[in-house]
Amino acid sequence: MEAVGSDGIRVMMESALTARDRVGMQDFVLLENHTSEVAFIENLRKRFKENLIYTYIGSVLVSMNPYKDLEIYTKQHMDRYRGVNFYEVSPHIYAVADNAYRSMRTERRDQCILISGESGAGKTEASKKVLQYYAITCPASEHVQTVKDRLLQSNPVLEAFGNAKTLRNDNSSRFGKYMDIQFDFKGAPVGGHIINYLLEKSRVVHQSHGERNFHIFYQLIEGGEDDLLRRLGLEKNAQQYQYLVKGNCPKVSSINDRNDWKIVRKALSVIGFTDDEVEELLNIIASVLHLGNVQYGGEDSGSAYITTETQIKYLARLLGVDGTVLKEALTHKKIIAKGEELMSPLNQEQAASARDALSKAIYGRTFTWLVNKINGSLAFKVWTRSNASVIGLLDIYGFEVFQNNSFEQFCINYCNEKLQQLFIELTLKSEQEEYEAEGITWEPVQYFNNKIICDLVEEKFKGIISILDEECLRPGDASDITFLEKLENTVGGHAHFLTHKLADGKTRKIMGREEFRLIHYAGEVNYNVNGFLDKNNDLLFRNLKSIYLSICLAKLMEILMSKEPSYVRCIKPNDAKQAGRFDEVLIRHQVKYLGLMENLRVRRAGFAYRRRYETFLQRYKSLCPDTWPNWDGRLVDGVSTLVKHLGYKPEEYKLGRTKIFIRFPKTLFATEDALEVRKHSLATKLQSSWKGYS
Ligand code: AD9
Ligand code: MG
Repeated sequence: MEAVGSDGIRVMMESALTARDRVGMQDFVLLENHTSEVAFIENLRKRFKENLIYTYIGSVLVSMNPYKDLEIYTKQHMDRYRGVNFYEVSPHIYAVADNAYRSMRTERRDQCILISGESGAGKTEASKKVLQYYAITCPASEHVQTVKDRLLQSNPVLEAFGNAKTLRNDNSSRFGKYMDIQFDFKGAPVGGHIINYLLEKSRVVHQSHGERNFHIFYQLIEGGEDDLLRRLGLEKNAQQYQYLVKGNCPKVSSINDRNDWKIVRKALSVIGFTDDEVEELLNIIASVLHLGNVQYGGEDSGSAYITTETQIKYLARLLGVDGTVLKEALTHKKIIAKGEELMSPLNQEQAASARDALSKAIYGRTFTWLVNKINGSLAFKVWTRSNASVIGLLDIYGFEVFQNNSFEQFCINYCNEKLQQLFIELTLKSEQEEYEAEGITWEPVQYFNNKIICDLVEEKFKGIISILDEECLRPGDASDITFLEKLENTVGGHAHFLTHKLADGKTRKIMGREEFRLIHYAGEVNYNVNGFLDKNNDLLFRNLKSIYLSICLAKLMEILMSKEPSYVRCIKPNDAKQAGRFDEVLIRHQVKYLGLMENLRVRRAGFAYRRRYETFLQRYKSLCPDTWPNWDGRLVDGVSTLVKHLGYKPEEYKLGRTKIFIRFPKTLFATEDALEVRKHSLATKLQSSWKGYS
């Protein structure tokens, strides 16, 4: 993988030692003081100020959100990264994309790119850049061009229906996404498949102050043509709709809903939605808005009745159901008494929550239908596993800590805990594998293995999930509180679990009585048990749970484990979404919970720098009379002669099968300085001989 052709060597020569030719270090591994968080942050700051948003930790890419458009995503930039080695050009998301692509091609191994970071850190943007890179640089035939277009156009559609303005991000993904891009034996993208996780359906009916509903609602209202809106019975004013006014934020300066509508409408056509299908889709979106405007009055008996007939008229037409049946469904619930089905009236409050539940379910199913439809259009018809390979892209919710954390955060954070475990195991493992392949002995590094927390959550019979399931199945007085009591009795002494009860019977004041605290790798989170049993039981949540906790998380892990991973760790520079602002406290926190210092330690515990013999010799041969101008013997002997001449001490380097491994950056810097001096003296000599000649 690190073979460098003459072109590669030229680039390397031109760019001098890439680690030092730009601002700060472009690989944290080369920092002198690598254990210092201060030095780490300083390096990030220096580079960020110069718009150098990407930095490596070995092969892991750390990406800072610039919050402004940088001229670094052009076709020329893409070309610069094609087929070029990782360390030869400055760090870039394209280098990660290209490296994964080349590994897939040369080693015939499926790849995955795992993108993590908190809300607004730039995960979705990073995943889009990767997709664009493949769409533009990979070979294409006519059929492939269609696939490329569809892959690219799936983004605006999924974002319209699955993203929303939140306080943290104007375009926040409210679902997790894993996307496979499938390539044929020529390396052309021929298909794709998307798996979506955990759409935040509650947003359909409620938004916090300053937040919005999913983009599509505003796009339709702002951009929809007059006759379309007439057919849907919608007015061109978002303020008219209850589901769109909760956050009191109809317009966002960074978003042009009218324009986005045109983009989404076109994208739907490119993906292959017929006009009828689009109309059906919009009927459903409009129905949700009409449902939100259904209002209730109360009879003397307490039963709810509907006061907004117009909405019912539109709903009946758009959903193709009878108005009377719809009214009954929105004001009654089905009960079974003595084996007979009866309709029992709901009160106003119950009816309103039934209406909201229906809206959420309709929207959730529409989203799933949409993803299935996109998958249908991306499916490679003559696809066979035997001659094709895959690059997966994971853009998942980051670790979440709110004022009040519930079952959803528990699932999301557990998922992140598992991904972190995967990250540690695989980065360590691949490092170890390289040393083994090269026949180098090394001392394994001590690192915090978060398996202990994963076990606390998932262990059979004794873990939190097992206890929750058991409590859900137990007849009688099972409740959220009895679940918490059971947790206290079972995992109470665990080092990563706390409740308000102290061992001596006293009370821990900082915690509520209905909370338990997990000490995650990324920080401490208090979870309120309210609703845990219901949500665990709820069919809608069962889906979520099966994805996150039992079968899919395991399946997702299986998918990821079977592939060679690349990591992109995104960092958000400030909470104000502003360009150029470097909020040190916020950044330090992310560096900590993304485990970046640990990652660096693991990488540094071995050797900071490694190069293939031919590359090393080519670059530094002029520094030793025995290797200059050419070395005719075995490469390893040439390198050995060269480094001995340079005065490398035995503990500073090791010679592997194909590469030299250098332990400390300073060794390499000294060599690099020697090269500079040599170049300078050569140039001076040339100059003076030129003068003499003239
Ligand atoms: V969330 O967990 O879905 O809420 P993300 O996905 O991590 O979050 P996103 O990629 O949506 O964040 O980035 C947030 C915003 O930052 C974008 O809308 C851009 O305005 C901005 N951004 C992110 N990355 C870049 C970039 N490489 N260049 C310029 C960027 N702007
Ligand atoms: Mg996102």
